[in-house]
Amino acid sequence: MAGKPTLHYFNGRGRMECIRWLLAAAGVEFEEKFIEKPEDLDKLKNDGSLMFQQVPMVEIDGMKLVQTRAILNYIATKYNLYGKDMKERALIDMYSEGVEDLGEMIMHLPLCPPDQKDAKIAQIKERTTNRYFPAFEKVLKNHGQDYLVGNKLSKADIHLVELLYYVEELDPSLLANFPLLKVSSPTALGSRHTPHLGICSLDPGTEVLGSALSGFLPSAPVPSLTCWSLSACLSPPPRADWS
Ligand SMILES: N[C@@H](CCC(=O)N[C@@H](CS)C(=O)NCC(=O)O)C(=O)O
Repeated sequence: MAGKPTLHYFNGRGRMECIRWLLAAAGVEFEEKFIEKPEDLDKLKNDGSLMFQQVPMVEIDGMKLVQTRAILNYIATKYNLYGKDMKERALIDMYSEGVEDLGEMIMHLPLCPPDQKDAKIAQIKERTTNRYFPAFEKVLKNHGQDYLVGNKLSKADIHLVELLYYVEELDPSLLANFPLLKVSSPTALGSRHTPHLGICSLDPGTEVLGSALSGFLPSAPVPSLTCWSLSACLSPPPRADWS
């Protein structure tokens, strides 16, 4: 049997977090090798592990994959989280890109100059409530199913649930008018949950995104899956040229 995938990234959420979520949702255990100092990144660059001298990089099935979307698509295909045909896949891509657009805005928030931060937060809230959440709520409402595409869990659902947690961290009231995107309150999640923890802190069976999505949560925390606080993950990168 092939070994566990190894994830190379900083000890923070950043661009790797969606990959961690997807693997966790697929029930795949993985190892992490954190880049803790500039020399760690230089080493990966110099030994030819990084095609574009950038991370995330995931070692999986004998490959060293870079580019976040390529990695996600490979994992989603491998674990049957990418729809049954071209049309479903197009929808999954479309929804995933929408999630990514809002997620990027949130991810870059800590890098925002202090004098622009309030305006950025206001823009994120406006886009959340007027553009992105209504769109996803409408999809679920229109087809009346628990998953976004094909009445089956896909990577789009997993990316969306991850996003819901970030939005909830920013301002829980933003979820109020979107009953189908409901995330259980931190209290309802039980003692293992703290507001800044990610997927492995959720109790199996937690009600997220309708009800059926609860099934995708790992039945036990993935041992090597680490969670980070929003502030720690999104703190400015350790070197000025890291974006
Ligand atoms: N399009 C790439 C962007 C990757 C990227 O910007 N990675 C940053 C860290 S989040 C990086 O490695 N920066 C170092 C560099 O560019 O030298 C992806 O989605 O994976």
